[in-house]
Amino acid sequence: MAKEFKRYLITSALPYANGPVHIGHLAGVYVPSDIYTRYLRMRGRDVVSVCGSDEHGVPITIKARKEGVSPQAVVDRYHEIIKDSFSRLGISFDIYSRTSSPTHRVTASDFFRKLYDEGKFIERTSMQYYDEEAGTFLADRYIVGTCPRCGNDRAYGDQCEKCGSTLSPDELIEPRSAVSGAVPVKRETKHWYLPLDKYEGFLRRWILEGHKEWKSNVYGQCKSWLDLGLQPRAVSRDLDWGIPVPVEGAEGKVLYVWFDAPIGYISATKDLTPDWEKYWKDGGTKMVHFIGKDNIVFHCIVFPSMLEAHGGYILPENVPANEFLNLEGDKISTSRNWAVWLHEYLDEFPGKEDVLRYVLCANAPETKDNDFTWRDFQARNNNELVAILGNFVNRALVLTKKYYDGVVPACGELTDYDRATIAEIGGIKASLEADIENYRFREALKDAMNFARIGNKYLADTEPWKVVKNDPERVKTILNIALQITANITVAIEPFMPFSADKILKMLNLERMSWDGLGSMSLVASGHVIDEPALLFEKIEDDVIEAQLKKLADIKAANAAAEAAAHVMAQKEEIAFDDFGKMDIRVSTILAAEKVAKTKKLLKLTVDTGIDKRTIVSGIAEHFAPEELVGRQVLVLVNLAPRELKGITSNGMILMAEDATGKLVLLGPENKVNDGAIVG
Ligand code: B3M
Ligand code: ZN
Repeated sequence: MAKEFKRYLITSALPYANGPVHIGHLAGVYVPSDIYTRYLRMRGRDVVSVCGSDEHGVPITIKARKEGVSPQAVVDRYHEIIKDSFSRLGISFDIYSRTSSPTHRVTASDFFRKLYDEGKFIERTSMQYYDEEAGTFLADRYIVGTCPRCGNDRAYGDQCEKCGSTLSPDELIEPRSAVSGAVPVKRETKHWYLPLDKYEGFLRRWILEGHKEWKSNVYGQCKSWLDLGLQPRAVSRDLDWGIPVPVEGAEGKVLYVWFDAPIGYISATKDLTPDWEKYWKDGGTKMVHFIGKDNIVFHCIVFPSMLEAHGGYILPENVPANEFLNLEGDKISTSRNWAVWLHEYLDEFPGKEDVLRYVLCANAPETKDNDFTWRDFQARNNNELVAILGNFVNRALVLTKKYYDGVVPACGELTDYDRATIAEIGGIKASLEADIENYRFREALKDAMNFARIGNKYLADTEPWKVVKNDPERVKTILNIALQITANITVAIEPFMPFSADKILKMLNLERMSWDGLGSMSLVASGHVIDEPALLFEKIEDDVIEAQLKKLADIKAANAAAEAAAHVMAQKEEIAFDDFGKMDIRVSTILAAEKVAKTKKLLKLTVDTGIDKRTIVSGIAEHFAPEELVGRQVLVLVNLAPRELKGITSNGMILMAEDATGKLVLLGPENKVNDGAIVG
């Protein structure tokens, strides 16, 4: 028997307020947590769902520096955008708080102070990277360098985004400051550490023995952390943004963002209700953390150790972390703008909140990374929401309107086929519940959609539009059953697609129902009058999808250009005017071009320099076909000493530009000029 709980505390990872929320966040964390929460509410459980903005840490200060504004301005802006877009998508947190709130400052500060007073921290002085130009220590993302595991030259001091390794600044090869680009020096600094190694036994018992039911990706990550052995972890930073370390002699030091952020769940609950303690301190509460896979260690190892060290708090019952969602085959990235941003989606697809909720749940990265593509989005909308769900509901309602002027007909005698259909409907409930309760939301969504699939099949098989001609009594029963299935659908889909559930309820002229009604064939009374039917979903046309793909293609092009700009080579050493004067560059016309036999790269060119006609060998065969060169005017350095290449003497050099992608571009006069014209 599964343990029975008196109440539920649902937490969703606090998004960093350094950018808006995108589909990756939604599919990984917020859509699943909302489905779970809505389901529990429908079952009448005592449940609170808390979330809020994570407003501290280096991600915020880096963004602020980049934009030349204060960190407070950054978090104020994004907190509003995030909060508003969540609510527009129907993510129904009971509170969306923020870690810059006064409640949080006190809560996090007191938490630290209690551990400090009880000697739960180790104090350590160590040498850490310091940027002398910017006058600041370089924690976490303030330091970049080459990843020792994969060679990525833009790995951060805490993590390599390319290979996913967790790093420490000392591991980076050729470290440099992300603030100024300077090569950092080491300076002495004091910090407080939570000795995680002391909690290993507790964690092993609690997770490895006590929570074998956790998702395998979560359990596996915990096991490998524990098997590698835990180290003391610093819980403070040298930064000027965050919650000050509440002890004497800690000026200029703040709590590490990963120390304060999870305490944000506690502060949010405090902001929600004076009765917060029963959710956090009573063993009858089931706490569930919804997070992405990059947050597993913090929620399964670090935060539980903090709670254990503090004492008096419950631990999470489950941490159903998801893997990552990619976008059109590439990793979603806030800094590269490679994302579908929720607030933009909501503006561009008004009334289609549930389409996004549906697609993200149907495609959620529950067991492995998954890909969001706009074509899949279109197909799921057109082939599933429109063709199955919308179609069934519409037929049931339109036929009722047409035959009975909207008055629900009574159910007469049942056929065997009716009974089989009703049994099938009744059977979905248990698997739908088991799937939601075990965090298998993709399967659960399929269960919910099965009501519509069965309904569609029922109407297709019973053909009321034909039967009405000879046996109108029978049609009453068919439509009664179809309407009961429609009412069941409103219950089954509400956790997933609350807006559509409400639309159907409005058409049925009914109020929201409790979960207990699911499976019942008497949700709509005969004689009840339904409202006007309207289309539930509309088809998404190709041009809409193409516009989104074009938007992404433009972002990709902009990124490539930015990348190119970032890789411009530094200026060469200064030269005297005379050095330049020595170069004799002439406008010349290419008269002939041919590949040099047995080479891949070389072309033999004959050029008219105005002075003479001569041979130049150039390594451009991979970039130009010989025929596209003939007749082109180019710039030639004519007084370069001759060189022998593959037995051919080359007399000069064609000038070219190489762009950041390695593509070569010929340079020449805009309008034709005489060969031999001097360049300088
Ligand atoms: N803000 C990290 C993230 O968005 C972090 C989550 C905090 S949950 C306490 O990945
Ligand atoms: Zn790496």
